[in-house]
Amino acid sequence: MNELTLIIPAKNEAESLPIVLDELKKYNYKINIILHITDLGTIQTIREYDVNIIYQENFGYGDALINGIKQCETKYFCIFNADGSFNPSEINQMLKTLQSKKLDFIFASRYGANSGSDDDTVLTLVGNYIFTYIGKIFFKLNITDILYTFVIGKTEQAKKLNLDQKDFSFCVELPIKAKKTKMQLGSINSYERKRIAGKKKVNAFKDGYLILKHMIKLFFTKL
Ligand SMILES: Nc1nc2c(ncn2[C@@H]2O[C@H](COP(=O)(O)OP(=O)(O)OP(=O)(O)O)[C@@H](O)[C@H]2O)c(=O)[nH]1
Ligand SMILES: [Mg+2]
Repeated sequence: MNELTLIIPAKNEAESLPIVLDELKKYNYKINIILHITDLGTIQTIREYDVNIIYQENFGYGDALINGIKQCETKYFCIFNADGSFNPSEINQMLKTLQSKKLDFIFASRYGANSGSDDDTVLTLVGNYIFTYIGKIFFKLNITDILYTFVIGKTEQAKKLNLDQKDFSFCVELPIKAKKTKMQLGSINSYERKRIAGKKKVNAFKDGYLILKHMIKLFFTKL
C-alpha cells in the first residue's frame, strides 16, 4: 500500500514502539514517526526499522501530528499510536469506507456496535462522552468518539486546515475545523487494545481543561 502513510507520534515509547513496528511490517505502509530529539530511549529502539524519523522542534502530541502531516507525501494519512492500542488490521476497512463514502476524514470509534476498549478508564470514558456531546450539540459533529483520534484522512484536505494546536487539544481541532470548512466526516467502529507498556501521556484534568478551552475558542472563531 503506497497511498497511505502512518503518522506515529511517540514520547517515551521505547517498550511499546518496536512491538508496534514489528506488527506493522506485514502491511507495508509508509511510516512517519515524530518525536523529540531528546527522546534517546525511543530513538535507540527504532534505528533498525524502515521508517522515516522526524524530529519535532517543539514538544507536544499535536505538534508531532502537525509535523507528521506536513511532511506526508501520500494521498492519505493515518494517525496511529505508538503504544499498541490501535489494531492495524482495522486500517484497511477504514480506508475502504472513506473511499466508498467519499469522505475527507474517517474517525474510528470505541462506542458503537461491535466496538469497545480495554484501555478506557471511567474518567476517560466520561470525559470523552462529554466532549463528544459538546461536539454534537455545538458543532454538529457526527462522530461518536471525539478524543480517540484514530483517524484516516486525505492529506491535502488536512493541510488546508491550518492546524496549530501543539497539545492534546489537537484531538478536537481536527474534526471541528474540518466540519466548519464543510469537509465530509464519517465514523467507523473500532476496538481499542491495552497500551503494551509504559505510561500514558494524557492527564485527564489538565488536558481536559485545555481541550474544553479550545472548543470554546473554536465556537467563537470564524474560519
Ligand atoms: N511526539 C510526541 N508524542 C506524544 C506526546 N504525547 C503523547 N504522544 C504519543 O501520542 C500517542 C497517544 O498518547 P497516549 O499516552 O497513548 O495517550 P492515551 O491513548 O490517551 O493514553 P493511554 O490510555 O495510556 O494509551 C502515543 O503514541 C504517545 O507516545 C508528545 O508530547 N510528543
Ligand atoms: Mg494510548
